Amino acid sequence: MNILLVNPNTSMPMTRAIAQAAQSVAAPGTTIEAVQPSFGPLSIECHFDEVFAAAGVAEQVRLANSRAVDAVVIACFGDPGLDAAREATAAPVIGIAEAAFYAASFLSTGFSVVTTLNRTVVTAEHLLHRYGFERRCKGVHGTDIPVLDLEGCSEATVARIEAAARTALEQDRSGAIVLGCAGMAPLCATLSDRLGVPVIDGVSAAVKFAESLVSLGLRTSQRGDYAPPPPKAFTGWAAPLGWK
Ligand code: 2AL
Repeated sequence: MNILLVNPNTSMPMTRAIAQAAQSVAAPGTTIEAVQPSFGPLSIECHFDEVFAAAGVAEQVRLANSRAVDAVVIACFGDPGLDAAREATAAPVIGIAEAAFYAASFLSTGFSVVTTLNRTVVTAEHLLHRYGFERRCKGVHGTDIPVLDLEGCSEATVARIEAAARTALEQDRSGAIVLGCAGMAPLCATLSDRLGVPVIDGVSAAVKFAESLVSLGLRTSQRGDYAPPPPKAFTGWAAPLGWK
C-alpha cells in the first residue's frame, strides 16, 4: 500500500525526518511517499502560517489524484486542510493530531499535550473541541520551542520537552503524553523511556491507523460534505487545482 505523507510546512529536513519516523513503523508492504507544498512557510506556528499550510496540503493531495494513493497522512499537529483533503480524495485521510488524540484515549483516561510555541496552545485546544476530545485531554502545555529547533534537536531541547511533560503529568494528573508537533516524532522513543508513560507521536499513530483503514477496505464517505468539490475553474497560481 502507498501512503502519501504530506508535511504541510516546507522544511525539507523536517519532511525527511517525518518520512523516516513513518517508515520505521510502516508494515513491510507499505511505502511512504513523503511530499511538501510547493509554497508556504518553513514551519507552522501561527494562524497566518496555517492558512498557507492548508492550501499546500490541498495542492499536494490534488496533484496526487493522478497517482495511486491508498491513504493520506497530514503531518502537522494543526491538521491543516484535513476536510479539504477528504473532499479531494476518497482515500482515507488522517491528521496527526486527531490520530494522536484517539491513540492516547485508548491508553489512558486522561492525556496531556506538550507542544511548541505557547501561542500554538490555542490551536490544539480548538482541535480538541472540534474533535470532541476536550474531556479526555487534561491540559495543553507550550514549551516556547520554535518548530525548526526540533531539526537535529539538541539535548537541551529534549530536556525542555521532558520537563514540560513531567509538569503536565503532575499538574494535570494525566496518564499519557501526546507530542504536539510532527517535528517531535524522532524524540518519541527517548521521551517514552525517560517518562515511563505512553508517549504518542501522531505521525506513527496516523500511519498505523491509515494502514488499518486500508486493510479493512474503508474509504472516506462520498456522501454529503465530503463529496468531491463541485466542478469549477481556479485562477492565478491555483489554476491547475480546479475541478473539471
Ligand atoms: C507544527 C507541526 O507539527 N509542524 C509545524 O510546522 N508546526 N506544530 C506545532 N504545534 O508547532
